[in-house]
Amino acid sequence: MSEKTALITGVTGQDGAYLAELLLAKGYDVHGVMRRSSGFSTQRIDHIYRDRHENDIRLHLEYGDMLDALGLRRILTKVKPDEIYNLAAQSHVRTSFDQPIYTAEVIAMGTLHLLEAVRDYQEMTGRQVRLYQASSSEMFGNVRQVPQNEHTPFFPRSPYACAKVHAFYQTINYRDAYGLYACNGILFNHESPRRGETFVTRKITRAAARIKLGLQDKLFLGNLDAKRDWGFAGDYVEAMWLILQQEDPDDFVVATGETRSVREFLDEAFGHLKLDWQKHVEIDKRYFRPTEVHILQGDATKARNLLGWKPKVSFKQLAHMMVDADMELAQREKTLTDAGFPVHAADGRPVCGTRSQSKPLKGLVRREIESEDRSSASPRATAL
Ligand code: NAP
Ligand code: G4F
Repeated sequence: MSEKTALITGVTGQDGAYLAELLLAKGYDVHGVMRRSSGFSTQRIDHIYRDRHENDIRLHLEYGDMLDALGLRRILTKVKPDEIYNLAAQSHVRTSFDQPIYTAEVIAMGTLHLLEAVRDYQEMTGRQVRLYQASSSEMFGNVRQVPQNEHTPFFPRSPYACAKVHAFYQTINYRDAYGLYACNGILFNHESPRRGETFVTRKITRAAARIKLGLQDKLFLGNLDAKRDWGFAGDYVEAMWLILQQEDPDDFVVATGETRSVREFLDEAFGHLKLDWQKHVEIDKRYFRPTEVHILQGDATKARNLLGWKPKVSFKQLAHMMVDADMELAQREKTLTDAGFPVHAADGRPVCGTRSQSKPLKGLVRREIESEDRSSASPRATAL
C-alpha cells in the first residue's frame, strides 16, 4: 500500500513524465489525467506504464480534460488524492496568439474548474488536498526588474501569460478564501530531451543532429536575441514536489539565475557537434511573436533558503544532453532512410527523405518526429 496518492494533470507532457517518475520513485500511487486522442500521446510515459493486469500497479491513467469540469470532479472523487499537480496547459506561447480563447479556456478556466472541484471535495469529505499550480516566468513578460523574484510585478505579454496570471491569482485566492493548501511554482524555462519539438531549444537540438547526419540542411528560427533562464526539467519537478511538502502553502520562483540568448544556445548545441550554425540558420518572420518577452532571469533565493532546492544541471550540460539524445534519434532515422524506409510522423506523413515514399510503416516509427521546419507542407511546420 502506497503512503500517498498524487494526481497529475498534463501527465503526458514533458514535466508530467519527469514528475510521475519522481513520485513513483518516492513510493506514491500516481494517477495521471490524459486527453483522449485519435493517436498515441503517451510516448513520454510509456517506459513507466505497466499493463493494468499486472500486480502492484502504481501508475494509473484517467481520461479527462481541463475543459470538462464535471469530469475533473469525478476523477477527484475516484482517486482521492493527497496531492494534485496541475500541469495541463496549452503551453506554447506563440500558439496562444493564434488560439487565445482556447488557451485561456484550458489554463484560466481549467484551473478554476480544478480549484472549485478541490474546494467542494474538501468541504464534503473533510480531507485536505494539496494543490500545485504550474505558474510561469512568462507572467513577468515585459520585466519590471532583473532578476525577477516573488515580489516582481507581472506584465504579461501573450494570451498564454495573461491566462497564467489569472490562474496564479485564483490559486492564491482559493488559499486565502477557503483555506486550500494551494501553491504556485513560478518556474522559468526548463528543457530536456523530452521537450516538445516546437520549443526553441529542442527545435535547435533536433535540427543540429539532423544537419550533422545530412538529414536536413536549414533551420528556420525567429528572434535570436531573446534571453531565457534555461534549466533542466528533471531538476524542476523536484522543486514542485518540495513546494507541496512545506508546512504552510506558499509561492516560489524556481530558476537557475543565469540568462542566455537563443544565439548562445545555438553556439552550445551546434558547437557540441562541431557545426557552424551561421551556415544553416535562416530567419523566418513567422516565428516572431506580436509581443515578445525579451529577457527572463530568475532569482530563486527563496526556493534555495526554504526548500533547500538548487539546480544540478548547468546550461552547457543541458544543451549537450539534449543534442546527444537527438543524435541517437537522428541516427535511427538515418538508418531507416538509408535502408529505404520512410520515417513517418504520428499522422503518417513522411518526414524524412526516402528512396521509397510508397506506404507508411505501421507502428515501427509512428512516434518519430514532428519538426517545425522539416516540411513546408505540414500546417504545424509553418505555424509555430
Ligand atoms: P507540455 O509538454 O506542453 O505538456 C502539457 C500537458 O498538458 C500535456 O500532457 C497535454 O496533453 C496537457 N493538456 C493540454 N491541454 C489539455 C487539456 N485541455 N486537458 C487536459 N490536458 C491538457 O508542457 P510542459 O513543458 O510539461 O509544462 C507543464 C506545465 O508547466 C504547463 O502548465 C506549462 O504551461 C507550465 N510551465 C512550463 C515551463 C517550461 O519551461 N516547460 C515553464 C513554466 C511553466 P497532450 O499530451 O494530450 O497534448
Ligand atoms: O522555446 P520558446 O517557445 O519558449 P517560451 O516562449 O519562453 O515559453 C516556454 O517557457 C515559458 C516559461 O517562461 C513557459 F511558461 C511556456 O509554457 C514555455 O514552456 O521560446 C523561447 C524564445 C522566445 O523568445 C522566442 O521568440 O525563443 C524565441 N524563438 C526564436 N526562434 C523561438 C524561435 N521560439 C520558438 N518556439 N520557435 C522559434 O523558431
